[in-house]
Amino acid sequence: MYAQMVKSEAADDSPEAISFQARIDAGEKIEPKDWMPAGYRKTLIRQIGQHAHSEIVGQLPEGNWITRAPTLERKAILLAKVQDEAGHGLYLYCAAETLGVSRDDLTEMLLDGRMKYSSIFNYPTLTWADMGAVGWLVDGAAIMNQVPLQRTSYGPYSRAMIRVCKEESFHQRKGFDIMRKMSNGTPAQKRMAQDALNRFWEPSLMMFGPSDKDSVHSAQSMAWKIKMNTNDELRQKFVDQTVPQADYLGLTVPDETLKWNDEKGGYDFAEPDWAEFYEVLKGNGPCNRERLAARNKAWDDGAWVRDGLSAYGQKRAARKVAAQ
Ligand code: BYC
Repeated sequence: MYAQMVKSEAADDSPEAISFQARIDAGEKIEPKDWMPAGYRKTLIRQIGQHAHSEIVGQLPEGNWITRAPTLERKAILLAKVQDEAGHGLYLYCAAETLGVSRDDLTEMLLDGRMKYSSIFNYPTLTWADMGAVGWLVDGAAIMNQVPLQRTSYGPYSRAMIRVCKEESFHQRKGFDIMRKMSNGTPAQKRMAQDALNRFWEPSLMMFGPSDKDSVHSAQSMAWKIKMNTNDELRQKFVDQTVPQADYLGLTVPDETLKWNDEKGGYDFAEPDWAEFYEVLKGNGPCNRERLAARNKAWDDGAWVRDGLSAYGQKRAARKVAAQ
């Protein structure tokens, strides 16, 4: 059904496509029942679907620490944060469904590897300081990417982003608070915080996607306002925001080339290891298999609920027909 739907749209130089682009250029929002080019629909399904999957898979590395949080307060906060991520996934699946794809289709595409989720969630969370680094850096990078997406051209995506961003800001502050506590703690705690920064720095830079010269989708996505900035623009903003925060924490960003550049008004920094990024995308990161196995298990374990619900739905529909 998904493939059919994508094929059934008009050609891109049609009058509909021209007036569609004019609406985008004028800053109008596109709503689900409006005409849209096949490529626009397909790109949105890919991006929103991947984003939704990232929120859901993203619960795993943090969920891993709920039972080991150091205090009851930290446990309650982490639990709430992980639940928020589930909510973000649900808003985003709903936004994707308005484009005509079902949540089951999206899930199956994730489970059999046809759809991606963010590379960052293929890295392990080894210590409690990683809960700080994930909140500070991963949610920090996510906000940098998602704040501009509040102005994206597709109405349901834009509205989902407004709600998501409110919660992400709390997540980032919660992560920074853990880092602050650990950086000001015992020497062993400070070493743990530094180690978490060392391991999460480059994977966080990779979250923004390949450098602009290698980005496949940026040009078209920006013309359609599905993306509001290039990958490199957002990565630069993230570095410029995060380096002073690391200084404040008394931690060292693991990049010997890092240097303020007066002329550009930002830091020069080393590119992350793009060979590693593409390996992670191919499924060869440290936790890819574990993450997909966990999602497949959850899907299989939930089969009885889905079967029960559809049997109940069929029974109700049959009863309605009989009563007519
Ligand atoms: N990981 O042409 P490009 C969160 C793929 S969740 C994996 O630049 P695009 C959180 C890309 O898909 C954060 N794949 O692509 C949750 C494409 O491959 P395909 C998630 C990546 O789409 C829980 C290829 O590389 N945020 O914050 O224009 C706890 C070429 O790239 C990645 C979003 O999803 C990557 N990092 O730009 C805590 C935001 N980067 O699809 C936190 C919405 C690139 O052709 N998404 N690829 O096979 C976006 O803004 C854009 O999709 C991206 C990539 C900037 C990520």
